[in-house]
Amino acid sequence: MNISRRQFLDNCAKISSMVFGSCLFTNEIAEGFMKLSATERPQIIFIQSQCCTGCSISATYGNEDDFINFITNIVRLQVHPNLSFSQGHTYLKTIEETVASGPFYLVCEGSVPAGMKEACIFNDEPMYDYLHKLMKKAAAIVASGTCACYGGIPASNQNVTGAISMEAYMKRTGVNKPLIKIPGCPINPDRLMGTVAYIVATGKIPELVKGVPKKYYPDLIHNQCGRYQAFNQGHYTKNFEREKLNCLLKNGCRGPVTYSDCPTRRWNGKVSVCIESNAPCIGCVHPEFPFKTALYLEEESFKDLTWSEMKKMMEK
Ligand code: FSX
Ligand code: SF4
Repeated sequence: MNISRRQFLDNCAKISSMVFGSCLFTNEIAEGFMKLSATERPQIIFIQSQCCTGCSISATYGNEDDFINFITNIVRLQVHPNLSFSQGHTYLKTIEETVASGPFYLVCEGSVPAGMKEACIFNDEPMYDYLHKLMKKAAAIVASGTCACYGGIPASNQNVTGAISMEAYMKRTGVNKPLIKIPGCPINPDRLMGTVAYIVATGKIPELVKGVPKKYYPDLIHNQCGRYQAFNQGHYTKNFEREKLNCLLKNGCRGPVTYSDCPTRRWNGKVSVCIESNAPCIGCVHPEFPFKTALYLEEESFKDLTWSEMKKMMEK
């Protein structure tokens, strides 16, 4: 698909706003992309291990930019398990050709079963054995979603498949490549597209804190929450039906221990965000998600604890 210069600049403005929170950097982003001809646009390979596909579904509901526009006009998405028309041998051949022609960026979804390799088979071999071949050739690796970043749901409880994060996998298999983690169960599309666009346009890795882009996970949700005043005044929700503005702390909200820009970035075309929909934050971007304790902690379990003891408990 060809797009006009005006449409192209419009795309860059959206990306600028996604990455930097304003359109100030449109020209820099545009300049970065202008340097690349259509055939030089960065190639992306998406690969999925143990996940629910929720991240890919979520990726298609962008706030600032449309995912289909992103993958057709900004990057060259070569293969995607859910979006590619090709299947079987043609699909695998496209991966091989992309790896051979390089450079490419690898977006990984899901965690890798290290204890039960047969739990995830790709190209007739365990993903555990296949994945590092791709990783070794990739320019950089993006872990998309909490499962890829930290193990997530497949690694929870008894973890019968021995699921591990991409970082743990890379250490085990000796892959030394830049890794950018974009946690979220599921991922927020802005964070994925914005991070990939930033790397591609500037040739640099965004500023990271503990492996995640600072831009998207800058502060505790609690500190940015629209219900912070209710928290300060001790107005807690007792009845979900009647109370729509009170603090959800006593309903198990994990906003006080979760770093994310959810309150300002919002979801699904900026329609809403968990707390605004009267649902406690479940900490889906937190490294410990889905936690060993109950997802929604009950007031009973922390009623005698101090604030710092309570926060410690939330992170377990
Ligand atoms: Fe995990 Fe994502 Fe949660 Fe699902 O790719 S982060 S279970 S929404 O799909 O991996
Ligand atoms: Fe903090 Fe959650 Fe209450 Fe918001 S709803 S003020 S994030 S505890």
